[in-house]
Amino acid sequence: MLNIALIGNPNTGKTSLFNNLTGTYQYVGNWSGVTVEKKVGTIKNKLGNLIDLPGIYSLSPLSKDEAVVSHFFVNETFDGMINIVDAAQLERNLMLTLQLLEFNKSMIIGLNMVDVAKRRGISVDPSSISKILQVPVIPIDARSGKGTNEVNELLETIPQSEVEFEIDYGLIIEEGIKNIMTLLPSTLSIPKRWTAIQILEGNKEVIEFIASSYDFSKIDQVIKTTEEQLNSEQGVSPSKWIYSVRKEVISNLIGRSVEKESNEA
Ligand code: GDP
Ligand code: K
Ligand code: MG
Repeated sequence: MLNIALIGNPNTGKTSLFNNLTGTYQYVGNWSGVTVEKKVGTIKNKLGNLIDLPGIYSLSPLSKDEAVVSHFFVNETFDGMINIVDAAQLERNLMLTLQLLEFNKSMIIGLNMVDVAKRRGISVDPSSISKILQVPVIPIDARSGKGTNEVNELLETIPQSEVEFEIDYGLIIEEGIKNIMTLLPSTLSIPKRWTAIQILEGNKEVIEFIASSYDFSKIDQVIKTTEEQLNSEQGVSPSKWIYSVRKEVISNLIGRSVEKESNEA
């Protein structure tokens, strides 16, 4: 039995896709400790469970929905993800996608709202995005269910596929990542690079997860050194810097994968 997490920004069609891929809900309740709805369903081909996570824009917990997703990443075991992406709001949606890819779990991107994008004169090339991000990108219509069979079939390949996507954050951040990684325990259940990046971004759920079981003082020292260095050389915080590098990756991707009809004047 596989456990597949369904993740995306708010209002991107997650619930519609969830209903298409599953039968009736197997379980509906709240995430532990918070009044955020938790939905788990059985995938129609009986491959496993689909977990509908709250809609979020980033993994860094500012809201309780984001905290739920980060908590899920560090505490629960799962086999892969479906990331639903709004084709009409690619720039914003991909910010989360990059953070998910860094977790190095197998992932399928469901490109939704293609009809909305088309109406706005935006045409998105799924194979180009797939080539850049190195994961399958399937155009879907979550409302009508178009494309969802393909997603369902691809889920069977989840145990065999690995994600190797990595962003180069530049000398100072990369040094910080490397130093944090060497301080993380070898028995850590989550990917070290993802953990180090999230720590540098100030993800409270991830920091709490590490600090509650391991000595955090040396990691704290690396964070301070990285902050000081980045501030004196670039005048920004690690989280701002990481955000701007991701923005650049996204704008390159959009430049290569999206065509916009110019409006007639
Ligand atoms: P969630 O908030 O991510 O769970 O998104 P929902 O599944 O609730 O969908 C949000 C809204 O978008 C609903 O009104 C859906 O009917 C609509 N929707 C979902 N998929 C599509 C799509 O591919 N095209 C269009 N035009 N609307 C969609
Ligand atoms: K909604
Ligand atoms: Mg929903």
